[in-house]
Amino acid sequence: MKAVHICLSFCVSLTIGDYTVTTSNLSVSGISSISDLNVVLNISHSWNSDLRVFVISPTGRQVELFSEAGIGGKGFINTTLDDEVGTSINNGSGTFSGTYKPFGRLSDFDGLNATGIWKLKIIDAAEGDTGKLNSWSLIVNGTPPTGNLTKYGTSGNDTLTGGSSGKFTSRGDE
Ligand SMILES: [Ca+2]
Ligand SMILES: [Ca+2]
Repeated sequence: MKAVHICLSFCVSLTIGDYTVTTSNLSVSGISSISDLNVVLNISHSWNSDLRVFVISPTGRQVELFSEAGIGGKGFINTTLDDEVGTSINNGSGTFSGTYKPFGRLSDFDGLNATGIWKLKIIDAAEGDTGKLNSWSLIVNGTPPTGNLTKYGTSGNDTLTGGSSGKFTSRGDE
């Protein structure tokens, strides 16, 4: 039994300053065991290669999405990080808007319980250019907990507790 859950932050609008670490939280529930996890980013920035970006699980496991990728590129628009694609994020350029293989392995999250607070950590590691985290999403494919199928049915959006910016959307069973 598989379910695809899309967990969205919306209107995060966090400033990414020079030499700062920016962290955003996203609350996830409804997946007891992850079989695949992808990340979607929307970031405005005037020099992409300033950035090192990580995803951190509720248990503290950290995966590096990329580091100093795309020299001089400007921003990320619905940029998807997915282990199962061939093009490395290191080969991206311009404004990143496609699907790329991350630097680290998102499969490190496979098998974990997804429930809890996930973090996106953005390190701006160079002077002169800044940006903004607009939103980010986790696309989690996995096994729902027994008995929650009606709660996480196909009817649309549930607002989650425990996160100020979390939003939960389920596409139901697949
Ligand atoms: Ca994947
Ligand atoms: Ca900078």
